[in-house]
Amino acid sequence: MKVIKKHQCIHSIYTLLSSLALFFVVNVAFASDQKNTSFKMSEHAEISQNWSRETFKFAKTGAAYFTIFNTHHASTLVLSHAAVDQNIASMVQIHETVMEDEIMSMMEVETGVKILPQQTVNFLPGGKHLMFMGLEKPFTKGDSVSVVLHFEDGSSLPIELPVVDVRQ
Ligand SMILES: [Cu+2]
Repeated sequence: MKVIKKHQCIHSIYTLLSSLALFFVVNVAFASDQKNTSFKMSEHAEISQNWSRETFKFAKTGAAYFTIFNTHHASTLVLSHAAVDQNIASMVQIHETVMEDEIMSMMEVETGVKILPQQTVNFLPGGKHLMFMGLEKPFTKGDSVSVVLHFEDGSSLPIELPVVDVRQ
């Protein structure tokens, strides 16, 4: 009787150890996988009012807007080149709409957008926006566009921009 108990005991320890071993293998694999694809997450930017504009069916460009708040005690700089999945668009940049000789045009904000400590910058129609070029498919209401913003300090921030039909 005692022998059987001992055997059971050893068996359960073995089970425990092997599941622990599996746990570590899975975790190490996950961690190394993360290391390959991950980035330093920005801890100083808060996003709100995030949306993208529904496009017409054959549109090759799209625009998205958001409000960004710098929670930090130092300035931060959002770089113009964000990252977008190639299944969504070939490129995304920060643009600014400008009036020149009564002609409205837009251009890339090549310097990036500086946000002072504890300040908010609004990306709004008629002003700053994220410009998607080379759309693979139109932005459709109900969808959400994923983008990763990059900052000068090397950190990044993934954001979701739900598609809104502004005509409604
Ligand atoms: Cu634009």
